[in-house]
Amino acid sequence: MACLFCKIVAGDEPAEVVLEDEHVLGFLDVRPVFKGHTLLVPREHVDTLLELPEPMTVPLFAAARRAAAAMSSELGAQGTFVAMNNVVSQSVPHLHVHVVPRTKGDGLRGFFWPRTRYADGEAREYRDRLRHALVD
Ligand code: DGP
Repeated sequence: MACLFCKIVAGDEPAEVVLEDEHVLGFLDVRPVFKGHTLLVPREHVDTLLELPEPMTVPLFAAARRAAAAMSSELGAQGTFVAMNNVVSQSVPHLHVHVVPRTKGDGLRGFFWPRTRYADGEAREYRDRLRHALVD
């Protein structure tokens, strides 16, 4: 199995998982735009939105909505940025929805995505806070 996100879904690659249901896995992006930045992937491999079976659109978008709600309730985000790259600018060819916590004045503009890093143990802290709302 060559696909990185399929390996994460299978548990063969580590990830800070914040959401899991029958169809969708949600985990922290390793290079977050802002801390808590979550990727939601369909468990079943599809490359892009064009290959996504229509019945999967509801669970995927519902998961994005739940992640956005958790960023508000658990991280105090004022809003979110929800996005998906398809082919162009898509670095992992397994469909993924980015959900990024936003705060007024956070400096995010246009389509340039600055990236930050987690300090040691910090990703786990963010994972636990989001999981608290999404899994437990
Ligand atoms: P995109 O550029 O839209 O295809 O987004 C792919 C994202 O995947 C990018 O923001 C970084 C993230 N990413 C890449 N490799 C890994 C990884 O091994 N683990 C995790 N959690 N995220 C990854």
